[in-house]
Amino acid sequence: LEPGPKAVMITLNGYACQRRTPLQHHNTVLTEALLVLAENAEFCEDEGRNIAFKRAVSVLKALPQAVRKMGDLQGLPCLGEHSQRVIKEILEDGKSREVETTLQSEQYQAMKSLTGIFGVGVKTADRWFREGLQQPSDVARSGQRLNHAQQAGLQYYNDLNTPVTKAEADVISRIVEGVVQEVLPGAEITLTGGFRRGKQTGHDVDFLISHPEEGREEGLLPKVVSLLETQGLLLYQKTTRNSYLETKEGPARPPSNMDRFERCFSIFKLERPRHSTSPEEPPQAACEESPRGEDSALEQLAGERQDWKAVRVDLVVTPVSQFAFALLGWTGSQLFERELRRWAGQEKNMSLSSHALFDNKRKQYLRASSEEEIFAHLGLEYIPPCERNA
Ligand code: TTP
Ligand code: MN
Ligand code: MN
Ligand code: MN
Repeated sequence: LEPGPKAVMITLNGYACQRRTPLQHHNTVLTEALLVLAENAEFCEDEGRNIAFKRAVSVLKALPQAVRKMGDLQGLPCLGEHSQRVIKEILEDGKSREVETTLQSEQYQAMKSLTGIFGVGVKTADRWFREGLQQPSDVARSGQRLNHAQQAGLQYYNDLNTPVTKAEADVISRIVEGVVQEVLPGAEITLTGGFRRGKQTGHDVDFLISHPEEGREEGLLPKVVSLLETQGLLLYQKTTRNSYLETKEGPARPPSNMDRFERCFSIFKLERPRHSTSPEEPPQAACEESPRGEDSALEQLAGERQDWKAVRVDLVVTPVSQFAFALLGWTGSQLFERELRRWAGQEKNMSLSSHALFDNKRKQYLRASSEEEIFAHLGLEYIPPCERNA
């Protein structure tokens, strides 16, 4: 008897922070389908379902090879009955009816394009949808009361929905570095978020700003923002003050997704590079390749074709004593972060945030000056940023 190919059963740990999840993986057909359902659950404010689908997706991303048959899923964590049903259908028919129906539904499409407006969350988008609005141009025409973020979100809708490239992130890094050095020599900036995980594009650019001497970072951000504004580099900004306090009893509130750092959510005005080969060409030749979506009218309302691009940038200031926690917290992915906090709470009786790690049993903060130390405190194997793409 010929020995057939050995069935190799893959085992994976239950928490995403115990697994290595690369950027490139072998199951994109399945993960893209399940992400549609995750997104739709989010639009329906069904957080349980949203997270269940996202956990299933992250398990598939961590697999060393493509799933070919249902047996390949044996023993894997986080694959619920619903996810398995969708996977089975795709393996058998090449597509899932539920996913197709969702993609075609008016509600999903409207929620997708309305939540794509910066400053618009699921609640607002849902209200608008129920009032009959389906896309950004409907919102613009409807005379809705919009806050400043939403106004900017509409005005720069196309740019903000065009992926930011690594090259653009690098240009912005140099701008931020220059301004920060001018305001406080010796301060340091660190690129975080998706770009630190090795992504080649992102929806924004995330930076941490710190200074090796504790306390020197105080009051830095307003000065950085005002210098950026003076130089005409900001289209929008909202700065929030630091509101973090340590107490003997540990973190004042259960750690939530939102941290309390001094921060600035902004929109940069980024010059588009000119094509250096033909300096004689008129300026608009420089952006010939820019995509012209159906909704481009919105941006064109604002004026002529632009030689700049609006780019979302997050600036976060951290005291150096919290830097490692901030770095870990702002590197993502969002699911990886969520799973780290869940691991800390459920398995270690600790509270992890982007500011600190608190041991609830011993009633003390666990200090760390590197991400490696935090993983060690948590009893986890260190996972480098490029393998945190859960
Ligand atoms: P994002 O910038 O939203 O996501 P990303 O950089 O992973 O992906 P993209 O390329 O699309 O930009 O968030 C980055 C990390 O920052 C994410 O892990 C969550 C964290 N974060 C906080 O810790 N606090 C916050 O208030 C926000 C908004 C994000
Ligand atoms: Mn949004
Ligand atoms: Mn980001
Ligand atoms: Mn961000």
